[in-house]
Amino acid sequence: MSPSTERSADRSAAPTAVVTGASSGIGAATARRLAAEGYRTVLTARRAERIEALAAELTAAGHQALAHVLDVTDRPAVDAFADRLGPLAPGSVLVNNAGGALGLDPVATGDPADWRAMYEVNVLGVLNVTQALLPALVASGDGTVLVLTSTAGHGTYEGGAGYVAAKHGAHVLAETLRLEVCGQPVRVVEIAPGMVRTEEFSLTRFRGDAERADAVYAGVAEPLTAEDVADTVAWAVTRPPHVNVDLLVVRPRAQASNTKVHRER
Ligand code: 8X3
Repeated sequence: MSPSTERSADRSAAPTAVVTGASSGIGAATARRLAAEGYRTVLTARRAERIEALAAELTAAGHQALAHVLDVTDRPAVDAFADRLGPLAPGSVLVNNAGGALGLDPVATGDPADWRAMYEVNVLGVLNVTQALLPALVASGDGTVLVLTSTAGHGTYEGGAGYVAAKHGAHVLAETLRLEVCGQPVRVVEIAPGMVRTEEFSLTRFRGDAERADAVYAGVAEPLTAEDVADTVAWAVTRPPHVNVDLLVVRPRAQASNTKVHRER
């Protein structure tokens, strides 16, 4: 972002959608979709090449898009990012998407380092970016904080405790924030997707073990796609400002609960 561009946001400008974790999967699909909806997108993630390529793609398609390298767990970097972003136009949105799972270990043997890392990104990452951008979203007169949690934020499953605990934390953050900002011009929306097949979620969880990652989706006719989730984000944030979609749980038809999945063999 050039300083002149960053400071140009004003109340007559297009609303901004800041998307964390925009380098792949749900984040990238959401950035594409919100750009198509007319938002000026600000793409953040740790991997510069990916978000720069996506910003270039969106710009070439006639959209306003900027890339800003950001690790949501790095609070000074998040604060510096918020400062450079400056004021936001009404209708602007923060999409807290960055997050992820590490391992599928039972409580008895789970690695505390994995639990800590998952709490850092899924909870403190959301906290950092939300705290940093909340003043500008409120000052815009019509802002939205959206948190992409998970069905893991609403029920547990064996081996999932570290991730489930973190996503419950993100859910509680969103639910509590909604209470606390009630009366101010900002909505707090939570979207909780179930089984979504993306290029990286399960591969990251199983540390590059493609066989274990593929097994998650084995026999499932149609897991959700990143675009399916982006569609729900776009729907939720484009409702009229007085309409707050508190919580939207979305799963593929083949998944009735966290532990009930229909697999065709
Ligand atoms: C991902 C859903 O079932 O892997 O957020 O926890 S699950």
